[in-house]
Amino acid sequence: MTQFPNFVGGQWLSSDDAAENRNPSDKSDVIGLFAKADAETVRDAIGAARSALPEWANASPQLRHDVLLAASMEILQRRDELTQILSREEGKAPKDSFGEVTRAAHVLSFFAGEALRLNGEFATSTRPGIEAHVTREPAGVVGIITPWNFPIAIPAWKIAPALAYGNTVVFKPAGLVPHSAWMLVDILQRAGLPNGVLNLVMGSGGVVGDAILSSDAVDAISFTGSVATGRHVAASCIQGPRMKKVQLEMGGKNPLVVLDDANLETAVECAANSAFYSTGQRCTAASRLIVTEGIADRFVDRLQTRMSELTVGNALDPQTDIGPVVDESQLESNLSYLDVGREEGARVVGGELLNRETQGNFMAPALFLEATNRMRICREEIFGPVSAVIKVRDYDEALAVANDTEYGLSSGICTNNLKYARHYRRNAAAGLVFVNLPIAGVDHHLPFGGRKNSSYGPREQGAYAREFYTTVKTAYIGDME
Ligand code: UN1
Repeated sequence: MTQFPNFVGGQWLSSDDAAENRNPSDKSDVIGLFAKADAETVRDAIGAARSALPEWANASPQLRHDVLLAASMEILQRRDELTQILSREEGKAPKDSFGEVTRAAHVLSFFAGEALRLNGEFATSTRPGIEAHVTREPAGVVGIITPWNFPIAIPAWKIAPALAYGNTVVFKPAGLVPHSAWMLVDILQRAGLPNGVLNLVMGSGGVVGDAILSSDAVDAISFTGSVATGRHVAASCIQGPRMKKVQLEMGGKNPLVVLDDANLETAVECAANSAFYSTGQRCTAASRLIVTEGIADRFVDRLQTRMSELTVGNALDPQTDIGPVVDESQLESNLSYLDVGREEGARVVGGELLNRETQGNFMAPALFLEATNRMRICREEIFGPVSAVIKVRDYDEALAVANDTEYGLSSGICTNNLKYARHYRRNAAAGLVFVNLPIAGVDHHLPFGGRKNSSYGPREQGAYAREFYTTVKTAYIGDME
């Protein structure tokens, strides 16, 4: 069976302790054995990143540009292979995996350019004769902790700005999806990174994650995952021996509002796409469909038809729209939420377990009807192909319900009325707002992030990423003899 070692200080390090990874579309298919780093290996990785920092922080931005661009081009050249690797380990349908791999390549080429654009300011001092400069320097050694639902895009959009702005990296991918992460590290390394600039440490949060969080040699942590883990990450960053800069991307309970005047086909397509594509395993997924009374019956009717047209199946089959749930415990959690919803008085359509040729975690998309925003199913993130329809009287109630949540990542409205569209854009309490569009699936070059319990710290992606991956220096230069 193929063995995948960790990567520390420019060396591939195998380990006797390795985790087997399986394909969620076919549990008899073992993808490989992935080395588990112990605390000492993580310390070595952090040490390597520390030693490599001065040289990389002072390297020519042209070198950083060239490495990122070469990696981007290799990803594009090997796009079909990487798409297959991603679908096989995560269960994402091939169309979505192809898009994600493409996005990773685009992120790398965007930050290749950004490496050359990190300019400072020459400022006016209030004191005559004094020169003032505001410049940006690398944040330092960055710990990057990524989730399983975007196995290559999220690592790319954290690692690319880290490297572009001169940081060195200790990278812990999610245990369920180490293969795409491993490929990305291998591609970046061969694109010309000096040893120690990028280190890969695979394994559990309890061992690898905590070794990174408790280190006094790590300057900053970028994390995407659950709110509960996010709180632990933030607390460790503040209470640990060395305070670390921290950026968290967490959950969502994202609303899509559908008003009476919406185009029905557009609204149904936006809902089906945002709620069920990628098996609903996106922090931007639409899990609350807030629909005004005049269109509600037609919308529900048409959405149910659309759901029955979606092909749920093996993630390696190009016909598949929706792949399996990522693993058994997530599947159990999704199913238990269906029971929670029933007990709370909602009606469930769909959500059946499905048998396919191979043994996988296949589940039909599920929709709660007669839901209210007070129910747990409308307050807690389920993270599966499950959404709920909440009927409301009018636009004002729709907006109030949309914002009545602990989260604030993505928020959308389907309407042809410019007055409501503009009002919603201004008043949705979210970091991302969409009008007549799916509310998941964002551009790679624009800022990404949310409010409330969805995000903490500076935005990710696009030029805004520099806020987290650099630290500002203000210099005052007086007269010389
Ligand atoms: C998207 O919808 O395009 O974990 C991005 C997540 C998010 C990324 C979503 N951080 O689902």
